[in-house]
Amino acid sequence: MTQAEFQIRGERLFRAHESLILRRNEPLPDSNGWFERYRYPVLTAAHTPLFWRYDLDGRSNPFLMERLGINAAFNVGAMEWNGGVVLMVRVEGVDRKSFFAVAESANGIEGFRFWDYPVAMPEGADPETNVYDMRLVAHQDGWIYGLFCAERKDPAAPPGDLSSAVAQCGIARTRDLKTWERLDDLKTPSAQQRNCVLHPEFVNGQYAFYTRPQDSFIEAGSGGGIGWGLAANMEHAAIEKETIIERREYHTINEVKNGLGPAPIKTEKGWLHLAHGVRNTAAGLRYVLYCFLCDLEAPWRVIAKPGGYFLAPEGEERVGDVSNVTFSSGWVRRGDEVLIYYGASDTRTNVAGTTVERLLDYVANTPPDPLRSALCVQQRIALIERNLRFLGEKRS
Ligand code: M1P
Repeated sequence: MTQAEFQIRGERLFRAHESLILRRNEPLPDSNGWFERYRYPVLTAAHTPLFWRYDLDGRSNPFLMERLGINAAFNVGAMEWNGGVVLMVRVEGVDRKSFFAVAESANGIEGFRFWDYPVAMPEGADPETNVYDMRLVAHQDGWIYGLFCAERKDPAAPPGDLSSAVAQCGIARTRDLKTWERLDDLKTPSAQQRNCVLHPEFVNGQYAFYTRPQDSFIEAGSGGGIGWGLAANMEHAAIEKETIIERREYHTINEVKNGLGPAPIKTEKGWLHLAHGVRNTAAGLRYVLYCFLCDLEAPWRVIAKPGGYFLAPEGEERVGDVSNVTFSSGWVRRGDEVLIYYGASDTRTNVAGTTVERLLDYVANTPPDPLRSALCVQQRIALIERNLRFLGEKRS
């Protein structure tokens, strides 16, 4: 490649990257009333800075090739930051290792730009192979905590088994999202943990955690759902008693497993939750998002839970590295507005917009799953009868 060709290719790459970042986003009109999806993903692998991927020096990279490719940008933590929104992105290299990086936007729906450097997360005493899915929480104690999955090869795996792994909850804290203090991994009575989330307030003077106990790396097994436990401190957080507060159920959207999404949003009616539920199909696992509401004073008590899913993979979202997956670990409340960030098929990050008022209406007035076809029909007939009566009254 000549110097001139190198220059032209470089300019083209930078122009395309800039126009991707500056692309305007817009809400899509088709909505069931619960939320509005936005037209474009807010983050993809292509949003990562070119200087993270290319060696930009023609002397050491005469073909202007990527030297360290990026595969995906998904499953983000989220919080408000200086009047805008920051996402703590799970960035996955082409080498399959994930790491964390901050992307910032003024309005939370477009214009996300990565900070120059990814997070250099300190390793713990037992270094993990992979880290992912950070939930960001600005806790009442003044720290910002990041809880994430820390994955290590299973030391008990027989020779030749290079897939078995152990997932635990890694914990780190920061004040500026740049410098992180790594704390001990969360200790619980369960063999493995993923999707652990810190409750933003003290409960009975203790730190409160949502957990997701699991028997093995993939299978929740005897881990019955989303757990809850208290720990005296964050430096060596240890939960002695883990209680399941949101159970998995046969023939529902979370039959195989579930896990909490972001930390709950505090409202006057209770703690609003977003979680993912997983069921099996002939085409593999299907991950959808669902909502529930917990008591304000007793955040471990579920007080309302609509039946079925809230948001499921649709259109292009359905296809990716792990297809048929929607997964959320971040949402942001800005006044009454709520921006829900969700990973689509373990590949990209999408956003949907709604309001606290709509979410509260949704959780309070969507009937629960009655768990049997016959009862579902009765539920629907009740709605039909109400509607036909109402329409009849309107016509007469
Ligand atoms: O591949 C789908 C998701 O699988 C895991 O979630 P869970 O522990 O609930 O099965 C996580 O690895 C998540 O990152 C991923 O999106």
